[in-house]
Amino acid sequence: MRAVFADCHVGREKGDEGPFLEALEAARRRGATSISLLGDIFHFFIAHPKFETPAIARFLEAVDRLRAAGVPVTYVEGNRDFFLRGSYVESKFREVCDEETFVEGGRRFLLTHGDLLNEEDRPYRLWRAISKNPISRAAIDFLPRRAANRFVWKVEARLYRSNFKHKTRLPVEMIRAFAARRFRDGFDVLLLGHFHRSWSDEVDGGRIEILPAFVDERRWMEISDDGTTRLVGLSESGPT
Ligand SMILES: [Mn+2]
Repeated sequence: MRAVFADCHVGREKGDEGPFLEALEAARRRGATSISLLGDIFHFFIAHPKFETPAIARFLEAVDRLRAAGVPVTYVEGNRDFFLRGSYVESKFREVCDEETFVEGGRRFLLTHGDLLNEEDRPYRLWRAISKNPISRAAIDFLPRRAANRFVWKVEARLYRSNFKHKTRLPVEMIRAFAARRFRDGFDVLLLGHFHRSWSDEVDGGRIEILPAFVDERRWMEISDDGTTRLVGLSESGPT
């Protein structure tokens, strides 16, 4: 069984990582043999020692423990994840990627955060390229921490204005068009986060599922060995 977590947004308040770390352990106890993180696990995750908060340190320790217990963790980057690839955290994960793919129960899964669905959204794609490129990464080394933090909060404001997530209507047509394209490539199931609402649909014989945000609902997805999916929550996952 696999477990998938999306949009945990840890780090909005000091010490708010508890439920997420508890859920990772619950997933392992329930029999997960691998875990996928579908982006925006932190409110910001800047993978640089200068920005390592106590919550990030505890998370990285949990990833180490999971790996030692034979449960590798894959990190699919969201729009709030920066510079993981090539950083000191990369080797802790099985893979850091924009898209994870695997087969479970004969169904071909594609996992991506969801902020890159709109291939027409050039301002956002340009912004993502600039904010995540090696030059921006190098600047982090030289910026004083306070200046870097100011930069990060400007990023937040920019994301808030630009990102279609904050539009009240789910961009269903865009999601369906993206899914149809990828189903033609041979995928059967598309898993998305980002939109902070649980939603599913069928397109061209494939299935789209948007995971709820863990930060809102404390729920995650389990993918059984037969390829079926279900949402589980902390309350129903048994005593710790
Ligand atoms: Mn997002």
